[in-house]
Amino acid sequence: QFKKPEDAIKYRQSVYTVMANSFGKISAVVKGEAPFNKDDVAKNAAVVATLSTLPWQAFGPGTEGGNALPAVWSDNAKFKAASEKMQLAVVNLNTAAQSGDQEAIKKAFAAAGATCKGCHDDFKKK
Ligand code: ASC
Repeated sequence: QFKKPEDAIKYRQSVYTVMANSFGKISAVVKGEAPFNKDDVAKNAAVVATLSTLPWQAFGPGTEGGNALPAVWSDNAKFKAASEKMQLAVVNLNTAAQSGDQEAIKKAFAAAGATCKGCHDDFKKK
């Protein structure tokens, strides 16, 4: 799928960049730094949920590097489990966002953020 390892690294970093942008927009709303607009939150949550499925195909054998720690490959089962936890959490965030229930969004947002951080702690360079 990728011609060079650098292409895979660029792909996964690009996905995370766009995900973080949408997640950050929801974060501002949850923190009260931006007004709540149901449609905007729903759109951003849908972007995050869709993009959450993409990075993993770009962590194949021989694509070590970027900001990824070697543990992604040496402890791949744990990495996969962490990735699945995140994908489930952002599906839940998307469900809450589509409902427009601000309390549910807050809770689901916090849970999703914890799964981002959990994976970074073990698998991303500081
Ligand atoms: C973000 C972002 C992350 C997560 C993480 C949550 O907005 O870019 O990686 O939230 O910081 O703890």
